[in-house]
Amino acid sequence: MPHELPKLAYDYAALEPHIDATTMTIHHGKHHQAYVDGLNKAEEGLMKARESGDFAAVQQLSRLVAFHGGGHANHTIFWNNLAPAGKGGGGEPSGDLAEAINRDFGGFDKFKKHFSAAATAVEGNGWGVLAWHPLLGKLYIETMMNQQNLTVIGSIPLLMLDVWEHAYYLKYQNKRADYVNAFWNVANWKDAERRFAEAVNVKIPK
Ligand code: MN3
Repeated sequence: MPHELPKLAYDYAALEPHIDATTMTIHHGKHHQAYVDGLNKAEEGLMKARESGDFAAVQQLSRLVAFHGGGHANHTIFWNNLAPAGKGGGGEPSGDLAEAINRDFGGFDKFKKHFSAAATAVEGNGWGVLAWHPLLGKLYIETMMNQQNLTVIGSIPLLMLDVWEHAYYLKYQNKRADYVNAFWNVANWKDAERRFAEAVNVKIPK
C-alpha cells in the first residue's frame, strides 16, 4: 500500500496569526506531499531491486527512504502537535508529562528555554524534538538536521517543531527565533501527553 498524505484536523488558516495560512497550504499540500511521493518512489525502487537482484542503486535508495520517510513521519506527527491557539494550542502540559518535564529539565520554563534555544540553533534545515527514550528512561530535547540526522535511535517523538525555512520564511523571514516563540501558542500539549502515555509503555530490550 502506498503512503498517503494525512488530512489535517484543522483548516489551513486555523493557526493564524502564529502560523499563516499560505505557509500551511504550501507546507502540507506541496512539501509534505513531496515526501510522501518520494518515499513511495524509493520503496518502489527497492522492491524492483529485490525482484531483479540488481542492488547497484541501494545506497541512494536507502538514503531516499531515510530522508523522505523521515519527512513523512515527522510532518504526520507535527500536524497533530499543533492546534489553534486557545482551542487546544498553547498553555502548559499537565499530569505525567508535566511531572517528567519537571524531573528531567528542572521545570517547564527551563524546558521551554532549552527547547527554544535548541530549535533556533539548528544549522540549516531541521527539527527540534521533545522525545522519550525507552531504553535510557528519560526525556530528551533532540535536534535533527534535515529529517533524521543527529538523533538517538529508539527515541519516541512527543513534540516536534519544524524549523526548515519552508515552515516559517514567508511570515518570519530570517527571524526563526520569533517563529519558535510563536510556536508555543499553538503547541498541542494534550497530543504530546497522549503520545507520552503510550511511549512509556514501549520497551526496548537491553
Ligand atoms: Mn516541513
